[in-house]
Amino acid sequence: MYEFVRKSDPELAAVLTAELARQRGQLEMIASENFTSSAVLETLGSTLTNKYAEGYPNKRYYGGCVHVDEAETLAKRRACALFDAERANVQPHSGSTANMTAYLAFCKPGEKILGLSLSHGGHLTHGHPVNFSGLFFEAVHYEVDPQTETIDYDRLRDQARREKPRILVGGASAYPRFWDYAALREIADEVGAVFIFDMAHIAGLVAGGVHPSPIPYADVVTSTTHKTLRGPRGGLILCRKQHLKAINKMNFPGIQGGPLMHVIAAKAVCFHECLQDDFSDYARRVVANGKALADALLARGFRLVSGGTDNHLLLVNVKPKGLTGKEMEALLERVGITCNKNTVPFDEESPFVTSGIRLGTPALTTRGMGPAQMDQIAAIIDEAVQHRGDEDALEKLRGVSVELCADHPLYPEF
Ligand code: DSN
Repeated sequence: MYEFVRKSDPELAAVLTAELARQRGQLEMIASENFTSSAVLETLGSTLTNKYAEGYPNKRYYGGCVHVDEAETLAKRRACALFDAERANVQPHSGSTANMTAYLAFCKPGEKILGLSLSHGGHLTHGHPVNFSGLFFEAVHYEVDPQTETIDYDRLRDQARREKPRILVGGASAYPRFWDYAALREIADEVGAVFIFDMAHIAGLVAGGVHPSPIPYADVVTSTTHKTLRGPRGGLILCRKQHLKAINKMNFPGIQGGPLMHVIAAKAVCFHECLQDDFSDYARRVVANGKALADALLARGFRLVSGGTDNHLLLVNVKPKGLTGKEMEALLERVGITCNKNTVPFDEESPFVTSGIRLGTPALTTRGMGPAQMDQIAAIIDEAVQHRGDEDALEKLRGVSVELCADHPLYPEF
């Protein structure tokens, strides 16, 4: 691997090699990460990166676009087939520009958007004040119910009636439960809002048929392609036929310039992989592992936000164990588990400290791990908490993580 970089730039090649070793040797539990196939990696490294192709297939501002047109057309066709969507725009560089495109296609700067608060599981681009979505628009937020830690749709309806947003945003980056799309659709219709659903986290589960789909309900669905979908880092927009013109115009020339054609081609490869029979099995195993991990942690006395999970992630409130999220993230890193600290609903700690961690199963499932390994991992987590401060015990636990990784090789072909 990396034979050309090794010859031309040994210094950078060492970085690439070290990162591959890190990915191979750690238990990757960041809920938004995954390991792409070698076919996706190869396509990302293809000569399509050399090509300028501003515009859309058959309507470009540059010559020589015949083959990138074919790649983009394949990506769009496959995205629509995968999600049973009417139309797709596969050009967003990221989930963030996908959301910016969707908002600005329907909403003028200064108008109101209503999304789930970041500290209750939402996302920066759903109206956080430091983000474009909070800077460009008047953003208001809904929260989860303090008792159930899930969305109370009746309360959301009352809030929407009061606020009358131009856009109602659904979707999250740390919400472990199913969404009631029908309720969101009804609320949007009642207050005359456009309903945009950001399915970035759950897209692979939707594609695999193990999570309800927002497509029949939302006016526009945005996503990334690198989380549960297991494709290249990038964004995606799916919409009804009547909205495509506005979406396309806003993404280019409204927001982006030349599309990343190597990434778009890699999205086509990803969608093709997701259309194969074995992808549903992968999605099913991601969710089964989420439930197995939740059960194993609950059995060891951990407190899970909302009491469990319907999808690929869980939020663990580690305060009852006497730790902050920041401390827990560092402790798990010490024993070979990568995760991220995360606020829990009504958190009294700052976002840099937090009271929780977010754990996800997509990457471990890609490595072939199953419920038995989830139980072993819950045991490592529990032991680490019990023996924090005991370097020998932590080193032994790190050894268990390394063994688990060795038993489930990553990129053995490299
Ligand atoms: N940063 C991503 C996540 O970790 O959920 C969302 O964009």
